[in-house]
Amino acid sequence: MIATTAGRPAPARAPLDLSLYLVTDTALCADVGVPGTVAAAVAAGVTAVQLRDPGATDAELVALGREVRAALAGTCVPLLVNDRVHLVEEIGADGAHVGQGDLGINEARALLGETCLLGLSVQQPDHVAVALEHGPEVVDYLGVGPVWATATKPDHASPGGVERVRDISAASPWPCVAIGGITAERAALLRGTGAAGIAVVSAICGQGDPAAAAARLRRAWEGR
Ligand code: TZP
Ligand code: MG
Repeated sequence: MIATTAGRPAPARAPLDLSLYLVTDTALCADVGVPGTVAAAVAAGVTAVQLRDPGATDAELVALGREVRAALAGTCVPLLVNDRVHLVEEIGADGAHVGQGDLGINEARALLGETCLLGLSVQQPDHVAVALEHGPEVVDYLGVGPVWATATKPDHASPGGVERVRDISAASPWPCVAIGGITAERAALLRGTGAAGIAVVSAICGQGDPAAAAARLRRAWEGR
């Protein structure tokens, strides 16, 4: 165990690879299905998966989440549940991801316990400072965005661009993953910002060949 600055032992949570982070969209994945999309994308280099379906009922999300969990069996790729922290255990997921308007990070951590992963969406450097008031051990990573405008999340905050990713990554003690409007063509613009990776929805979900799409994003992020 590592001692934190507060003198408390840091919880032993699984190391997190955020380099290519897939956020699922059930409607966009209609043709291939969410589990099929996840399986193909993970085989091609996706390193973390977030189950996101704001329109699903809890029962629907649990059923879908269990299918995705099964699709990830035998991989080391973590499954995170968007917003609905209370469903993490039922799904058998590895943690949750919350936004600024969702359950607070202290409440989320209390529900999750010490060993589950917790991500937080931030839009501005102030959000990092506020999260830090709760201590560095409450969350594990930050989602930063939207970088660019995107039709995938119609109610998104105003886009902060590449410079916002750079500013937030510099202010954050946690690894940051950039999200919003990211394509293989744009991925190179985010290298060198300090972000640990890129998160995408539509650059994989709804693509005819999700494996090829994920492989293209991987190469772009790695500059190959
Ligand atoms: N949070 C901020 S932007 C966004 C989410 C979930 C959607 C990103 O979707 P896409 O298709 O990768 O632009
Ligand atoms: Mg949310």
